[in-house]
Amino acid sequence: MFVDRAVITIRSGKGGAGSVSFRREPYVPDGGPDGGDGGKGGDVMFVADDSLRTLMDFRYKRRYAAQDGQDGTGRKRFGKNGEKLVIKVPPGTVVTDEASGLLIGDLVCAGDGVVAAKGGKGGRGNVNFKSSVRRAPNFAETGGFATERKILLELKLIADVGLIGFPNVGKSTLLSAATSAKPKIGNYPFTTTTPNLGVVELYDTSFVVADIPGLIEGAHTGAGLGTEFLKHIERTKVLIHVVDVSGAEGRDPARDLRLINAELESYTVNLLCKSQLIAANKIDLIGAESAEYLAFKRDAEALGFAVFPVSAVARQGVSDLMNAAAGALARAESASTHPGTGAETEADSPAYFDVSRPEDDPHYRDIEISVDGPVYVLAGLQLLKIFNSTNFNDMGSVRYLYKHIEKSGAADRLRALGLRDGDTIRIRDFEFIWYDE
Ligand SMILES: Nc1nc2c(ncn2[C@@H]2O[C@H](COP(=O)(O)OP(=O)(O)OP(=O)(O)O)[C@@H](O)[C@H]2O)c(=O)[nH]1
Ligand SMILES: [Mg+2]
Repeated sequence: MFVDRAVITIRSGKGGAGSVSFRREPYVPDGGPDGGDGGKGGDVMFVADDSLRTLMDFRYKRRYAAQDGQDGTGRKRFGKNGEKLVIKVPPGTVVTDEASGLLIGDLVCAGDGVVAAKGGKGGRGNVNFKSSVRRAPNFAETGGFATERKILLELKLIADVGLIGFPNVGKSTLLSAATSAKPKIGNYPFTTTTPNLGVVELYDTSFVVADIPGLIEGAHTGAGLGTEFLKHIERTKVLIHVVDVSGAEGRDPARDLRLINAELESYTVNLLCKSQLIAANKIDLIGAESAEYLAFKRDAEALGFAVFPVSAVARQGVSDLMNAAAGALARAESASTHPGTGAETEADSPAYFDVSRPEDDPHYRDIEISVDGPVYVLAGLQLLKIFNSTNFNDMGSVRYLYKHIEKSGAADRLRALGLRDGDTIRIRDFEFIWYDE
């Protein structure tokens, strides 16, 4: 099966906590604070890597976590930063935030990378909270939050090589012989109703092949499965035109070749300009020395095509054909100079998902106030972090929290709402008493 879509969960590392510690030295009665800072949590990032072709790996492993930062320790020792996690994906992978559907990054070329979850900041140790009035701060900051989010990975596969031909000539059989794809195969026309993709792996290269529903006369006007699928092959660089040389179905392969090419020409000239190889399939039924095959070969070569005798069912001649396709692809790629028009990128520049940390939020410092009966309720990201770091058994620590509420202007807003000494304040589920300093 060809996987081109996966949903995984990623989690960045949380920041390490700052340390509460005091110097202990012989003959120094009251050593000052020496708690070091916590380390930063690791980021999670995606990087496009040429060694990958599919999203197969993500079917088996669905959770990815970067390392947490280590806590700070005494003697001003910093906690180690958490290691960042680099997740390799194939080039062409689109990384999206699953919940919002917003794009995080479009990793087109090998080496392209994007951070999808930032690690939390390290908390500051108590050594940072020493001041002239607070000689022995008995509190430190907790580490910044870890971020967990679901990520949708999508591999926008553009086939390099397209398999075309009349129904029932063996296109899907050829795809299954050349790749690990398992398309439906049947001895009746229009077995394939939607395109199948597979990856051909050769010694030193690989490429994507698309098998499309059979074409018939009048396809360009909507006959058969119509023009819908011709669009698919429009983006390929090389076509492999599969014909049934056995004539088993009463078909004349040389006539088929001309008919299909006439269809392609009616659809758009662009298709006919592609490099085209002929797979003379079902050769097992007549043999490569047979007069029928040799006549067909002469005919096709006269039209300028290279012909490869193949038995998709017996897997004969398939690797020669695929090597030739790889060569044609390499030539097509070196010849193509598609600088792009520039307009297309400007036209619909997508909305991007913001992967910043809570700390980077423009409203990080805001404090929201509401009143619940006699209780004043406070909420806010920075406030919550300071609140989490507060040691309510330590007056210095509590005072630090009060000061923050005071300095942020929230205290004045509370007083305007009627807050007085001794009233109750709630942050999250925790209530405490307000004392005017
Ligand atoms: N003898 C022989 N039979 C083949 C060969 N390749 C395919 N077939 C048979 O031809 C029939 C059609 O094969 P498919 O691969 O489904 O053909 P298709 O071109 O994908 O057909 P549609 O999807 O209907 O357009 C099946 O019965 C295959 O087993 C071959 O090399 N030799
Ligand atoms: Mg088919």
